[in-house]
Amino acid sequence: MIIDRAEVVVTSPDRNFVTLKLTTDDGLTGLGDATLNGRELAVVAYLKDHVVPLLLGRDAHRIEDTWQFLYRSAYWRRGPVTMAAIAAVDMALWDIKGKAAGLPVYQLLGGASRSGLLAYGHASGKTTEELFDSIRSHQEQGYRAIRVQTGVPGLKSIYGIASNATYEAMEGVRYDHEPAQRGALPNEEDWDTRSYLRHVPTVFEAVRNEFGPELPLLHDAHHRLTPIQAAQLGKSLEPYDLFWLEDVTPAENQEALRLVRQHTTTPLAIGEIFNTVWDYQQIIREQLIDYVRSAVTHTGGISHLRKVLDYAAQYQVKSGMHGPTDISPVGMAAAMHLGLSIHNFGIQEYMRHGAKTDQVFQQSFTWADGYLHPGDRPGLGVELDTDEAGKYPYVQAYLPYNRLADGTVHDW
Ligand code: CS2
Ligand code: MG
Repeated sequence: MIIDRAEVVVTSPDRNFVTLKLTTDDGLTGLGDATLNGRELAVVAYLKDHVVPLLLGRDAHRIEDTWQFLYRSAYWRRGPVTMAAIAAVDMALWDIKGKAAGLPVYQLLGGASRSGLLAYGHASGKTTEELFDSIRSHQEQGYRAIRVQTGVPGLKSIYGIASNATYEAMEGVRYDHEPAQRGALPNEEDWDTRSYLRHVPTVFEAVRNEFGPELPLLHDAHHRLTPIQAAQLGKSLEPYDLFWLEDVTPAENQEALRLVRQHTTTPLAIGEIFNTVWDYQQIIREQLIDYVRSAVTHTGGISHLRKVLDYAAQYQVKSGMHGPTDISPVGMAAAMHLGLSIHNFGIQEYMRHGAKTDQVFQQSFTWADGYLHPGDRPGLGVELDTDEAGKYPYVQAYLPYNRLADGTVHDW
């Protein structure tokens, strides 16, 4: 079964997506997500100009060999662009193998280890009232676990708050926070750590008082705190029993988490911007995190993320796969198949895509009573309507960035 066609499809229904579509000589097709938010076209070029010529004529069944070939023959390894490109090829080959076998991919990965995948949704509000409404609306949508993001008095805009702009753009449909804003340049946002550290514990106190002790609550600090500030936040949130505190400090320097661990027992989740197992080696080996946040799309595909999670399992570290709207329906499907098969599954992030996106990508996953399931169609269970995709050409969009009051650039 030879790969005899490879297309890189770029579409922008509700936001930009990059999809690799492989076709074999006997007509089987496979899809892979290669969407890298705000840098989409870099992966398109990597795929079109460098990877596609290497795929044509290859045996589509040899997934691991193809992975190793693309990783080692490139000489230049790791990094978000390379690993998103390799991820797309890997997902597409697993999709093809599932179709060739007549089985959903999770069956090829060892079968189901659970009946469904607990998922969390994004509740947010500039005010506590708005936040309470958002939490209730997510509970009505069936979510059993909720990520809480809040506005901070004195800050104009902050990560994770569904803004009015998004609201208008979505023609009045309440829509989760879409971080990448269409436009020729990125938006500058303001940040102040001390106001944030003062405010967030008061919000979790209010949420617990309103919604009780059981509801699993998550929060994303989005890489903005120094290690000691992260320790402070983790400690101040302990009374509110968080499911996890995410990206509490930038983790390029993995040992930074030692100081956080030293001061708080709040569970820590990290890794959505990591790309390989090597980014996790120390923080998993030293038990400095509790959840691996990587997405299949950004970590070399199903083949490589499974290795990361197998390594994590030895340290009782669980999965918490990244699942915002910039992970396409193909990337989400791959995450669900992997998540259903591994033993050390923790939770799956699930932001709903927009209506146009659901037209472009026909999906077979189910969402019931707070649990996702990838479905039992052969392969990954997603088909791409290229005509529909063709209606929405790429639109330049950037993630915002932060500046402090004194003008210093800060992590967004
Ligand atoms: C976030 C993302 O969902 C999350 O946990 O960190 O929304 C992130 O900001 C985007 O994926 C960036 O593209
Ligand atoms: Mg995050």
